[in-house]
Amino acid sequence: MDTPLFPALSEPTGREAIRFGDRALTYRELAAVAGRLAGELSGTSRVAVWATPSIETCVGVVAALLAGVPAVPINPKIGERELAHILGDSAPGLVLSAPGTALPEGFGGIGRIEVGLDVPATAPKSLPEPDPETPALIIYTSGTTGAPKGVVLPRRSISSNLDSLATAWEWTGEDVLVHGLPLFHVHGLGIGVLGPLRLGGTLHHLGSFSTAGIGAELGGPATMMFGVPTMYSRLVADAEADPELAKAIGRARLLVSGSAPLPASVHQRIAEATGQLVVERYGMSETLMNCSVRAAGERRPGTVGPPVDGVDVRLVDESGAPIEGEDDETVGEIEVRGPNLFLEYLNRPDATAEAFRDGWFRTGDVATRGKDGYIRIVGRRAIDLIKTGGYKVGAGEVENALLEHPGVAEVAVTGEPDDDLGERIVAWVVPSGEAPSPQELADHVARLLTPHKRPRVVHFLDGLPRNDMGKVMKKALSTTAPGS
Ligand code: MLC
Ligand code: AMP
Repeated sequence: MDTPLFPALSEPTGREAIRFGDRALTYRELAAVAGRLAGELSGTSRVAVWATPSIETCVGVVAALLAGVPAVPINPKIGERELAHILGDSAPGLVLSAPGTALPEGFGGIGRIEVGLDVPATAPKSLPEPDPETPALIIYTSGTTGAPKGVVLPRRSISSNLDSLATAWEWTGEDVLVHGLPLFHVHGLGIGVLGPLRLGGTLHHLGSFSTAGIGAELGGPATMMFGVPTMYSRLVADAEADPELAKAIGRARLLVSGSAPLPASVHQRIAEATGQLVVERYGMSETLMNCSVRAAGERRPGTVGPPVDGVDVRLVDESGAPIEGEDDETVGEIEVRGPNLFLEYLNRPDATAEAFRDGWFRTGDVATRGKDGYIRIVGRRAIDLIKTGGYKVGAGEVENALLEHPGVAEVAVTGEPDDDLGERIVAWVVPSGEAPSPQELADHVARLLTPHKRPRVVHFLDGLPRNDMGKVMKKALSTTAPGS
């Protein structure tokens, strides 16, 4: 028989597994409630999970995994266009949500199960462990153009990657992890929920991120924190003004940052304010975590460390030829191979084929490699991908949404450096007639796609700079804005 994805649920104890505020489940309770729900899901092709930051989302995903039914976590702030795309593409047979949640009309006639937390009197029958290649999660992620693609991650990616991270971070069932990450991406869900559960440890989720919440947890039971760089930069700003918060952060065993580059200045300020050197790791929806600084390794700002165990990382030049040097200077695209990789983009064999070169996954990230194997990410191949607050957003999807607004004749979307978000979304709009207000355009994108894809700044222009082929020259844009 295959080894279980969650050994701690096969022989559950009274140890606390998940806590959201004053609501918590022990392993014994989680095994019972998720096991019962798994029985109801068995035989469903795919199940959508309305992924509010709640204990019900965790139970729903665990139940789907126990049943061997792929879970499609859905951003609860999702707009109507993006929801229609995800439901059309993934065709879930059921949707799971917390009781009493109002779901958008877009779910139409899809059957719904409300996730209950009352513990059944008799233990549910355990289901056989599915094959490691069975799809486990389908995570929607943006590309440069078009609608987001569904990344199909098998159980094997999750188990192998979590085991490698446990080694890298000396992460055990004794750890209590705190975070306030969303539960529809691989950071918050894939490693932030499933990690503690695979190891038999504990997750304390804040519901939503706050520096006070992190401080209370790290000053109390929590030993580790996960966050995106925006969270760390907000945390250090508050810690610099609040010695108690700084002291609480200083007690942590490990602070881990990822999803976007942690600025060296933030790394240094955290060290000065709290004595902590943040461990940076580098991941993707398609690969889970590729590289990480080790708990016992040197924590150099600006580096994501060497590949985690079992993952091969190479750098290639523009022709696709591997770069052999380890001089920390020669820049190449990162390609990845290993058991961590996804199976495919759902319904997109073209995109799946394009993403691979000779069995290596092409990340689109560019980096250098140092003598000790440390990877330093220096940028991205595509100008049309924006990382804002740790969320990946394709310029093309925001442009398409803006073009649907009657006040927009032409538009280009770019990412600009932002002290808080890393990058902020900027829209360059040629209005048709009287210009709509920036707020109206932001609300329009939030309603169609999702709030984090909204433009934070809108510039109005008479025309977009184009080359002889008519293609917008985005690199010229930041200099063409009046007053910018
Ligand atoms: C704002 N809001 C609106 C709105 N404008 N709602 C509707 N219409 C509008 N026009 C709402 C938002 O939904 C939100 O609600 C609140 O107002 C504040 O929004 P915000 O200003 O956009 O949030 P902000 O403070 O900027 O968020 C920062 C953040 C967030 C860091 C908390 O960006 C975040 O959680 N990032 C995590 C991203 C992540 O997990 N990435 C991992 C990808 S996996 P409310 O209710 O929420 O307050 C990956 C691989 C890897 O990258 O390596 O990990
Ligand atoms: P996503 O598609 O949302 O999973 O985002 C994956 C992308 O996030 C990667 O391709 C990188 O560009 C970026 N990323 C993740 N972790 C890091 C990191 N530590 N440093 C720099 N970029 C990162």
